[in-house]
Amino acid sequence: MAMRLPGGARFDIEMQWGSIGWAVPATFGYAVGAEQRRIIALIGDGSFQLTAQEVAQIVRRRLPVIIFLVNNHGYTIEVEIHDGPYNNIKNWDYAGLMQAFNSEDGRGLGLRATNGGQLAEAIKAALAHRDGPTLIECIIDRDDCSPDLIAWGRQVARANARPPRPQ
Ligand SMILES: Cc1ncc(C[n+]2csc(CCOP(=O)(O)OP(=O)(O)O)c2C)c(N)n1
Ligand SMILES: [Mg+2]
Repeated sequence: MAMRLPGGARFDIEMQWGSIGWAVPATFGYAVGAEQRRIIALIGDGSFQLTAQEVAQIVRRRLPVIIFLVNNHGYTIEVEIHDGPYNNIKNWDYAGLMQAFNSEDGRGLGLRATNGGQLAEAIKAALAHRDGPTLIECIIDRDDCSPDLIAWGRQVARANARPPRPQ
């Protein structure tokens, strides 16, 4: 949320209903609808697992989208509200998934970054890759999140714990 964007950049987020799984198909739609724009998506691993198959459509249409897949091994936003084993998910080889979507004719590129240097290299490669999407799997710690998220999680937990209003 604190990211500074260049002038003229547009930003969209699905906070109205908060339904995870929105970002991959939305990215596909934006990329089809605005071919002259560079479409960049930031997607959590948990959200990605709901609609991951739509990346295949982005490969099929050879759209030069860049997806930053934040792999923190689970539902970290939920961890900050109320933790439990249900916040852990099965890890996937997200970067490797691109090869499966490519099959024999796709041009998708899957990369993995575990530190800033690797991320910088991956971004360079993604910018040079124009005939298909690039998915950059960014590995971070399960508890690596902003102070804002921690404060927000505590407040939501408090609100969730209120007794029901008498009818
Ligand atoms: C359709 C739907 N199912 C479940 C939820 C509850 N929910 C909100 S956030 C979230 C986890 C998101 O995980 P991830 O995308 O990995 O984000 P991060 O780990 O960065 O918080 C879940 C399950 C929801 N908002 N929408
Ligand atoms: Mg996650």
